[in-house]
Amino acid sequence: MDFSLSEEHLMIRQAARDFAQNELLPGVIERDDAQKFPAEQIKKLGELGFLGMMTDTKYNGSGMDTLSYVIAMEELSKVDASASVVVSVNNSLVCWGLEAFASEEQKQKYLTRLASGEVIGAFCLSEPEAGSDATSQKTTAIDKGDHYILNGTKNWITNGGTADTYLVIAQTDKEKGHKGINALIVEKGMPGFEIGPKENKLGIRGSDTHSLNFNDVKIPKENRIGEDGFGFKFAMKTLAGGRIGIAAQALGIAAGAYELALKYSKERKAFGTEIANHQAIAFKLADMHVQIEAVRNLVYKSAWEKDQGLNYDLSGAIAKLYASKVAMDTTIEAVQIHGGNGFVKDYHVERLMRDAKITQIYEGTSEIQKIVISRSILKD
Ligand code: COS
Repeated sequence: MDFSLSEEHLMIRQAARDFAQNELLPGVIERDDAQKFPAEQIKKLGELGFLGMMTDTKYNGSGMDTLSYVIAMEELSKVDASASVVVSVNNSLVCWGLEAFASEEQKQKYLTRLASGEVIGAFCLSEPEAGSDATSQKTTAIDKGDHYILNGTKNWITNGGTADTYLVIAQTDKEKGHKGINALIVEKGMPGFEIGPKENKLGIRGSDTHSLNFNDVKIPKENRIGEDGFGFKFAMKTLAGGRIGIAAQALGIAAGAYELALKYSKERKAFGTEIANHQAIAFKLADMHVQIEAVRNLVYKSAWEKDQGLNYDLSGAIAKLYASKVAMDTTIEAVQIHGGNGFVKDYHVERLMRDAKITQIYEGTSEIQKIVISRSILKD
């Protein structure tokens, strides 16, 4: 066992921390208010290699490990979860999914531009009636020989309006159930592909979330990822890694709120002393610290398992379940420690509290994580 970080990991942490302070913090409250996508910041993150962190350098990625990725995700999420969700989706769901399962031609055509951040991607699984129940896909991709005809609607798609490349999960052969599902690469601008209205959200308001409509969109066969019927497994395997990224995001949201609460409690005075000197506050800080430490170990362990080539389905589900709970609990307490100031936007903690909620919902709700965990522990 070695709990120390390498020089390279420490450098990545510092680079992400600097970026968060210098580039994400300015304007983060205004972007949240106005639901403004952090376009300039995402462009710079791409130039710095944060959008294809785990992708091989031969496809324009940064060739780093999963631990580097979660370290960066934590630091970016401390300040701006709307930006970090773009980093997470592009890295875990889009670039990783393509690198692991796409053909060499698909990698050259799509992955090289996604990993460099020249364009960003979206992962399209959820539907009006199929979010958690992911095998019940209503979107259809009918096999027409050399192409598919895609019809249906996808919901709550991160980067829905801003992406250029969309990985879309659709049912080709209903008779075959989940074995009849395919994953297709869809390009923005393909005839019949319409971007629906932007969602007005509780949290991560700077991220760009849309529904998508596909009306007889013609998708060439060469845009299918993997063998016929591989789409559901593709989604499950990709989401398993995505959950490590969202766990790291939740860790960052919790740690960001804790750091703000710690600082505030050493400055704010009540009853003649800094509020940190009151046990009621000190014990809250102690609880937050313990929980964040536990979460960080779970997230790092899952990232480590992925880097070792081990199965990380269980550890990723555990990390996401607990990290998102701690993000919610910690941000609520951070608001409480800030008192009246916590309830106004200038102090950032109310935004972190709103942002925390989505980590219990997307890339598999907490209830879905409990399905994954309970099935795993009950199977033997
Ligand atoms: N890796 C590889 N294959 C997996 C897998 C994983 N992590 N999880 C499931 N599978 C496979 C199963 O092995 C099974 O294949 P076989 O029939 O060949 O054995 C197939 O997928 C179907 O699995 P299962 O029968 O367990 O499907 P269920 O309908 O019971 O659903 C859950 C399984 C609930 C785990 C799945 O639907 C899920 O993760 N849902 C949440 C989806 C989600 O995260 N939505 C959010 C959208 S993205 S923001």
